[in-house]
Amino acid sequence: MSIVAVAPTLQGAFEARLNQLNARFVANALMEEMSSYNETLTNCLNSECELNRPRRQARGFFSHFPRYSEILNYMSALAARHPKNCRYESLGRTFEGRHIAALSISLNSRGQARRVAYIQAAAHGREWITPLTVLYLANELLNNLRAFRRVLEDVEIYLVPLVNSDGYEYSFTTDRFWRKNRHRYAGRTCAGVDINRNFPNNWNYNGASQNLCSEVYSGTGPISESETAAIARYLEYNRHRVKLSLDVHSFGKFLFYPFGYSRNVAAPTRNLLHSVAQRAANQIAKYRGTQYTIGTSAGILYEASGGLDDYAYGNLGIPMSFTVELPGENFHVARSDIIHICKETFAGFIEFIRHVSLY
Ligand code: 0X9
Ligand code: ZN
Repeated sequence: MSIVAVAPTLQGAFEARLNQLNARFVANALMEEMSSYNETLTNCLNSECELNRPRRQARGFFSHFPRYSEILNYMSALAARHPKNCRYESLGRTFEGRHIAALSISLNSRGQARRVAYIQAAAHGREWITPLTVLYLANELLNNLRAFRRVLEDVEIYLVPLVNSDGYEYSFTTDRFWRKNRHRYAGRTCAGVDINRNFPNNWNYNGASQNLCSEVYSGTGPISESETAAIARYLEYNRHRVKLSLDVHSFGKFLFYPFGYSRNVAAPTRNLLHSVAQRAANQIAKYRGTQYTIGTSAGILYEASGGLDDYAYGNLGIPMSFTVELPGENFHVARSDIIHICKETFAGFIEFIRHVSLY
C-alpha cells in the first residue's frame, strides 16, 4: 500500500486518473484526513497552533473524525458542563490500557432511574462514523433536556461511544481497515480478537473463526477480552434495569434484531422487535429519505455468533436488543456527511429510547 498526499483542489482529477488506471484506493478518506493534518501542520509551522484550535471548534466537532483522546476530552467536558445530569466514568480498560469511557445521562443524577437505555459504538475499530453518532446524541440530549423530558422520564441513558479504542487508534496510525481489538499473543504475528464474536451466546458457532489471523477470530473463549468483560460486567449487573441495548456499527443501513447466529432460529418476540425497528427506521427516513432494511443479520447479511445483540437478548433477557449498521459506501464517510448521519440517526435513537419509557 502507498500513501499519497494530494492537494484538496487536485483531489478530483487525481481520483479520476486512479479510476482510469483501475487502481484500488481509499476514496476521500485518507486524503481528506491528510489535508486536515497538512493544514494543522502548516499552521503549526507558522506558530498558529493555538489559533487553529478555536477554528476547529467553530467548524464543529461533527465535521471531522476525532481521535481517542479528543473523544474522552469531549465526554468529560460534557459532564463538566452538565454536572446534575451527566456522569463520566470508566467501565474498565482495553488490552493496551485505554479507558472504556462511558457517559450516564439522566434527569436527576441523585435518584436512580428504573430503566436503562444502553448504547455502544465502535466495537470495530475502522467504523469511524459510529462514535460520532453516539456523542451527537449525548450533546443534543444535554443541550435540550427540557425538550426531552418525556423521553428521559425515569430512563437513564448509558453511552459507551468507543468500545474498541485500541483498534480505533490503530486504524488511524497503521491500518485504516483494522476491525478487531489489539490483543497480542507471544510468538505470533497476527493479533486481535473480534469483540463482536466474543460474547457468550453460541460462541464460535457460525461466522466466527478460531484462526488468530482471521478478521472474525472469536478469542480463546467467551469473554476472553477485557473489552467484552467490561461490557458484560456492566450489563449483567444492571440486567433487570436495561431495557434497550443498541450496538452501533457501519456500514449498510441495516437494523438487526436477534438472533444473528443462525437462520434457523427466531426470537420469540420478533414481531415486537421488528415493529420497534420499523418505527425507528421511519423516523430516520424523515430527515432525508435514508432507507434502512430491517431483519436479522442471519436472514439479511450473514450468520454470525457471539454478538452483543444475541447475548443481551438471549442470555440477559434485555427485551429490546439491536445492531445498527449506519450508512456508508465504505467504512469511511465523507466529512461533510458526518453531521447528516448524526442527525438522522439521532431521530432513530430517540425513537428506540421512547420505547424504553413506554415499556
Ligand atoms: O459482523 C458483525 O459483527 C456486524 N456487522 S459488521 O459489518 N459491522 O461487522 C453484524 C452483527 C450482527 N449481529 C449478529 N450477527 N449477532
Ligand atoms: Zn461492525
